[in-house]
Amino acid sequence: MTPFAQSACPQGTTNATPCQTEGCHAPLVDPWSAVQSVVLAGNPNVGKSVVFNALTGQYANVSNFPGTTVDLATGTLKANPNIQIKDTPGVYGLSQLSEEENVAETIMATADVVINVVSALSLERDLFFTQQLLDWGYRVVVAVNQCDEAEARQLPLNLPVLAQQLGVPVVPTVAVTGQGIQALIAAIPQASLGNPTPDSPAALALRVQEQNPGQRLLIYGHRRQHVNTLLAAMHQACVPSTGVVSVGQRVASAMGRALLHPVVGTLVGLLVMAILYQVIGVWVAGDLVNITEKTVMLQWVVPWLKTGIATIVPTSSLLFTVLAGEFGVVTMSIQYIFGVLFPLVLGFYVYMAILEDCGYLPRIAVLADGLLNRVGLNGRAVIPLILGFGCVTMATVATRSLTSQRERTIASTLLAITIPCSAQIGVIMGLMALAGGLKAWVLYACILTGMLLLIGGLLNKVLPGRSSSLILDLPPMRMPRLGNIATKTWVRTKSFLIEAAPLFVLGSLIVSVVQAFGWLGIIQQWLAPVTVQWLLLPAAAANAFIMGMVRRDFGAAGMYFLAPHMSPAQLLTSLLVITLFVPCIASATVMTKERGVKEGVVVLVASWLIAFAAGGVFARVLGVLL
Ligand SMILES: Nc1nc2c(ncn2[C@@H]2O[C@H](COP(=O)(O)OP(=O)(O)OP(=O)(O)O)[C@@H](O)[C@H]2O)c(=O)[nH]1
Ligand SMILES: [Mg+2]
Repeated sequence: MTPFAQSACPQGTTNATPCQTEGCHAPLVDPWSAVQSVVLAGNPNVGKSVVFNALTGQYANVSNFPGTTVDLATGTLKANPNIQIKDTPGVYGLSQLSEEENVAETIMATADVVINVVSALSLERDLFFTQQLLDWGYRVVVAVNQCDEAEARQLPLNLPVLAQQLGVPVVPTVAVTGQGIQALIAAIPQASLGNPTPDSPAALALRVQEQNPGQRLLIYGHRRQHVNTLLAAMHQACVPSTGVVSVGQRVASAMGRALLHPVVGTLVGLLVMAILYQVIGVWVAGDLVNITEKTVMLQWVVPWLKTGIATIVPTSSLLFTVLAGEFGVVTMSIQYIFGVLFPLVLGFYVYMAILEDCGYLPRIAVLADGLLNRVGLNGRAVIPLILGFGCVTMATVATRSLTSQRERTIASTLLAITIPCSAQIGVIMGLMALAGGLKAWVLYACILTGMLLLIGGLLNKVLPGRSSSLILDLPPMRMPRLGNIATKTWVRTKSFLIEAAPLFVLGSLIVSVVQAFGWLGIIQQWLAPVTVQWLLLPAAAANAFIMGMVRRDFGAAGMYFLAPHMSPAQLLTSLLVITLFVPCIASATVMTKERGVKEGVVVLVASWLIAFAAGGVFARVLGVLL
């Protein structure tokens, strides 16, 4: 069935391109000979990355909010590895006003053909960019995507007329099901070079004119008028819509509106947190980890590993202690990575993927706008901050979607210091039962929120400039797609394991060597003024801090050993210190790469000082409260 079988405009059912019309002759030379590089470009959240995945067979991240893609993804056409395909961050135009637009333009300059992905739901908005691409002389094929939703909403579309108006191939697609992708591939070589060409004097002159604010306004005005005219021509050729919108669409848009209501939105927010607590905190961190760690690992795998290692290395030797002792590189790494961290991270990533795909995050962005203004951010920052609960490293890269450098600095600092990542939250959730259950959770959440407001508020005062206002396209609410959730979770879990496993081995190697040489006691004594006297913790907490320097979640995992020997106040204090403590090596590296060495080092040192200084205060206050 074609995407428009029942649409208001049945004559748009074919994947017509100009060359299927009369009077167009097949080219004599191989039409692909002039195509080596194809770039996907278009407005945010129109489905460029889904199209990229369908064309290349790779996976570029797909989520239901604008600004998912922040970096260039490169692949080759599945059917022809000689053709390079590039996926770009979504932009509204090429006015050279923002970093993303400059990035997109630089990439497009390398393109033989630009596939301009537009959404059938927002043609009025998206075709403005299409027209700019044509004005600037690019060879363009237009993919009108999300046609299934346009059909469900009975939107009038007549794509052959649109193709005629634009003078380029126009292909309807439903990228998530693969409909129209073959026709899109077939249309790529049919994109003929426009008039003017990108390097012609006329196109170059136009670009220069568009950089001038006064002239830009004039050109944009004309362009808008032109797009309106061609849309009117298309609508005129359409059968009027019956106005019957599908029940699913009506429910989705009612939900989308309700979530923006302050009271309903807040209640749903609390519900989302409560479900998270039940699923990850109780079922995964409690029941599932009990099976994977206590039964699978401790009863079967670890004893089996120890026996195996003992057949090669004498049990009394130093090497055995390093490999399979209390902090054994082999035994502890496998026990924690696969018995504790893997199920937690997997569970958390599934939960995050559902939130990302249903369109809920941009709605929290609207609700949280006022609160985030106090810390120098706007609602848009909710997306990287929430992504941080999945993985701080990934979220630090996502701060690129924020408007100004100032906002990026504030958001990445808050991520590095105050946001615990999924692996860490997972381990912490497992320990919370010992620290007082729900009461401890509420205290933990309130203290971290307080620290976020405090540090963000301070940065807002100290850093020059002001936060920008929230301008955000609200995507439609969508049913999360199982395939995307599974692929996204798998890609993220795999990269977590690849990144975490060697670091965990390194961390446990440091601790086990230090222990094997008897230095652990010395270090513990040396750190005692901080751990014992200031933080009121047992001296052995130093082990967890050493592990925590490698990764924060390992620090929390290190607390597993000590938890039964600590009071609830001590346990909660140590978990707070580990949370505020240095970010993991991977996120510190990415932070330095994104924000520069100076900023990275300042944040690292600040996180140490803040974690330990505030920890002593927490220890005393929590001693009274718990
Ligand atoms: N119903 C439907 N949803 C689609 C279609 N194509 C993409 N989507 C959904 O649209 C949302 C955005 O898809 P992405 O591929 O991430 O969009 P993008 O253009 O790459 O977005 P940015 O990277 O933010 O610019 C996701 O929720 C997709 O599942 C489609 O043809 N039909
Ligand atoms: Mg994308």
